[in-house]
Amino acid sequence: MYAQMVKSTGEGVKDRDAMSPEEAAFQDKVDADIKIEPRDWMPEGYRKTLIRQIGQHAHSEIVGQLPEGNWITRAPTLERKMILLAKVQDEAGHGLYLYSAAETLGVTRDELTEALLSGKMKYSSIFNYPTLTWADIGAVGWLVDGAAIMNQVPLQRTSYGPYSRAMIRICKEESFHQRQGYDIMMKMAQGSEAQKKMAQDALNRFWYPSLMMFGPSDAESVHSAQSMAWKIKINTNDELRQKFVDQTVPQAEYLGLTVPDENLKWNEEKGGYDFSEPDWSEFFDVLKGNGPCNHDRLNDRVKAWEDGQWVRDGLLAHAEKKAARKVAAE
Ligand code: FAQ
Repeated sequence: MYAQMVKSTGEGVKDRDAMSPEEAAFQDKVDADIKIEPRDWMPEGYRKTLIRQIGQHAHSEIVGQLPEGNWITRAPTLERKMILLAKVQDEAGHGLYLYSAAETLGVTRDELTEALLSGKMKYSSIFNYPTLTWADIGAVGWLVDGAAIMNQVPLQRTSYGPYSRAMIRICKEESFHQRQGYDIMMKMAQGSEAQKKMAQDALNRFWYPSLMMFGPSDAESVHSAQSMAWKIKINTNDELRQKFVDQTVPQAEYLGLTVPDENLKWNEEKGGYDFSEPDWSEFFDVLKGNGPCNHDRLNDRVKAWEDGQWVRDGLLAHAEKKAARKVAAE
């Protein structure tokens, strides 16, 4: 089913001359920054690309709860516990807005869930890495949410109305998430030698996986050209990665931590940092399901789905009973 939902993506960008009148009118709307709404006509490829991207985004929010949820009971203070709990709950909310946005495109939430649980649909590579120490929770907030914001702020201007509106709310909450992560890193970096070492170790392990979040290099990106023509994406993967590095390096310096990249150097001419590419073979391997936590993450989601069966059964039975009573009363 999922394959049918998204099959036609990844094709080349259509020339204007080759467009049907409907496609040309649609492209004019996109070019004029007029939002596309669920009942408007849209090319099939546009709809499928959105289902893929919004669906994967929703799954990322849901799976993204796992590495942090794992630390709620072990947060060092009551205050940290409450903050982390609120953050993880926010991620669940983001998943729900995004599933709702995807549903406006004619896919059901059950279909999307099935595609995630059967491994047909992706979620962000970053959540296949473990959170080994409390400093990792700082690094996730600072770097992972930082990268997520860098990607999502432009998506507030994406051409599809429901996605764009979901992004506006999500970005507000992500900013708080990034600040809480940086605050944890600050405490650790200013703490004892052992705490500072822990913070540095977290940065060392999360730096390159965070760079991978933006997707493969522009030369390898399958969908960027068409997605940008349709304003589903506003920037290329490499543009956002560069912006993230330029924003994050001074933050690391302020913490007194070292970015684990010997080639990192300010380039006056381009007005940004030169930096090392992540190991792309590792990225593609994680996408194939071979990252350190792929197996555990999916198993946890399958278990949560199965454990929730009685709730779904109960709700369905209640709804059926209510409908039967209504019919009897008529
Ligand atoms: N992980 O042609 P492109 C968060 C796949 S939210 C896994 O460049 P595209 C919040 C891609 O799907 C994080 N797969 O693809 C949080 C495609 O494969 P396909 C999620 C990846 O779509 C924080 C193939 O590679 N954010 O973190 C990844 O044009 C903390 C070729 O790539 C979003 O989803 C990856 N990193 O660009 C929660 C934002 N990158 O589908 C908890 C919306 C690429 O053909 C705690 N999404 N792939 O089989 C986007 O902006 C885009 O989808 C990109 C990828 C930029 C991620």
